[in-house]
Amino acid sequence: MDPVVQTVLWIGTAVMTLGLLVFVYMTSTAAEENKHFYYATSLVPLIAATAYFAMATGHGQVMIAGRTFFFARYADWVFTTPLLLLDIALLALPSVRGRLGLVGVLIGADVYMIVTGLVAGLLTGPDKYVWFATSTVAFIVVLYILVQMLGEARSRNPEIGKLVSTLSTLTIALWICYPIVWLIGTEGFGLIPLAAEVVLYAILDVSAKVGFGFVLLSNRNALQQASAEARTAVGD
Ligand code: RET
Repeated sequence: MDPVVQTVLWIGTAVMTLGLLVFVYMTSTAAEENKHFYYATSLVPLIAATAYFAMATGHGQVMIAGRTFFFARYADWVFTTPLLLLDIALLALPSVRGRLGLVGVLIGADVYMIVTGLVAGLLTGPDKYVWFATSTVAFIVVLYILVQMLGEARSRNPEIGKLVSTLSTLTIALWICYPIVWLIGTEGFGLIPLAAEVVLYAILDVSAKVGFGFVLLSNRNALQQASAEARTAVGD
């Protein structure tokens, strides 16, 4: 494997592991009623560290028509993106249980986006762009629901609204970069070399997972209020 690619993958493994340790520590000091946020958020760097470890040791990729295809990314994203969206939903909506339809469509569209993106990545002919476009339609549904949830959060409580606003902005800005990197990278038009693609994905992954998680879990007041409102909503 290219030494630059391998080094970046090992750095990714190390940073995700460090993020996991920080989140586990934050979990241990969190209030009992907020722990669901901490569990969901800690799973994200756990899964990512595993995927990066697989890729760094040469087990997360296959050669397809002369190019390296990192399938481990998709195995990571199919679990981590729903967890990140669940975090936003738990914060933005007064009751996830009362909005199962919306949350189901959000997570369903997200999983569909990753699976159709995987098919696009596996293909070599121009058909891959049809799968890319299909995945992008699902992505637009995800973005639409995120914006809708942000509107609801803002009208609820200023503290929660502010945090949801920061997290949604971060999510929308970072997530939009993934299909762009895909298109310019080795799976798409091949405008940048593999090493540059691996670096860009690593920066995005660390920001969207560890950066996002840190902002969320450090805002204990907003988490407290969201948990309190959720308990009122289910009548506990
Ligand atoms: C693909 C290619 C096909 C079209 C689209 C994509 C979108 C991927 C996204 C990934 C987000 C990943 C995150 C991971 C880490 O936390 C599959 C690249 C739209 C949005 C946030």
